[in-house]
Amino acid sequence: MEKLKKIKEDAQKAIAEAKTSEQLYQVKVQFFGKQGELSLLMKEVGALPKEDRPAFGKEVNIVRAALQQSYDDSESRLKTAELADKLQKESLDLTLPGPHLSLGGTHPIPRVINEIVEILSRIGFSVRSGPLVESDRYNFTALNIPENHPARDMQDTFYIDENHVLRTHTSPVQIHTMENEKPPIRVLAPGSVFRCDSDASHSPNFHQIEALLIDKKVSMSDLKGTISFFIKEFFGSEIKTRFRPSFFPFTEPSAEVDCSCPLCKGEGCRMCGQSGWVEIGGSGLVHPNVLKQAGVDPNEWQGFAFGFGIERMAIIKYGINDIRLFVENDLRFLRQFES
Ligand code: 2NM
Repeated sequence: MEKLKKIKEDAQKAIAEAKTSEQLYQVKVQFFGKQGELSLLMKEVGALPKEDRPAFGKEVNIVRAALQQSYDDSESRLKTAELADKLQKESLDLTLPGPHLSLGGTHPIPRVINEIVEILSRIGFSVRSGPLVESDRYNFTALNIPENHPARDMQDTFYIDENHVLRTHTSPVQIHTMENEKPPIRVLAPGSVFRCDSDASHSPNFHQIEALLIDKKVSMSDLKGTISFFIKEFFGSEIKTRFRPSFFPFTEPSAEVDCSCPLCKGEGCRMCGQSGWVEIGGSGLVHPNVLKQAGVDPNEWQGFAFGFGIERMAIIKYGINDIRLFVENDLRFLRQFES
């Protein structure tokens, strides 16, 4: 009974002093475990006189029940405190900024198209579009390109059938516009075009933008002023424009358009082949035959037109060295155009 009393006191003290549920568990092992002090005491019951054993056993059970109650109370108090502590430490600060999510960006081709359209829309041009498959009348004949012209060759043009092709330029859109709208006209035709050609600088499917203006009196100086304005807006105010006489079946006179190299500012570099100038497109006054074919009276109306290759504009503006990058979807390339 003395031993039992001592165990009870020690256990009550140890339970009260346990600071964590782990320490409390050690108390449980020490006092009520299989090898615990209460179990060992019970083994000594055999040493008692037979008549004292039931009373002793009863007393041990009362002590055990009392200790169990203390233990349970203490355990629930510690567990509650530990949970509160854990929740406190793990609490989330919902005002912290979230992880960075990439918004992506606009691919350089539509980006260049958007930029050109934005610049020219400021001086009255608006966008028109047309089909990718055209009859050869719209792609060639109406543009004053004769039957035996090399541009019509199977080697340059994707033929769909005898009379239809994948458009080789966006000029057919200009013909549709002249047929369907009354002058004065100021339109832009950006879009996808196709030529049977493929290497590091030629893609079989590339993009163009062409501008057409029809009005009462239109001269080469209107054309030069418009293109020079556009080049300065697109490449920078320090960039010069140069016109070289050329030939296109659909314009007369015709001129090729160069600008001072935006990469080296005219000093000479790899991009401009040391010349300080890069070719960016073609232009001219719309040929009277083209006006006539599209139902516009060349005695009343005149027009200028010009066209640029979009890939070429992007290559020059961003210093891109391979036309295939535009279609490879390499994220290292595309990420340079994130907004
Ligand atoms: C160019 C160069 C020169 C052009 C001509 C026409 C049309 F339909 F009015 F005749 N549209 N686009 C043209 C003229 C395009 O691109 C290099």
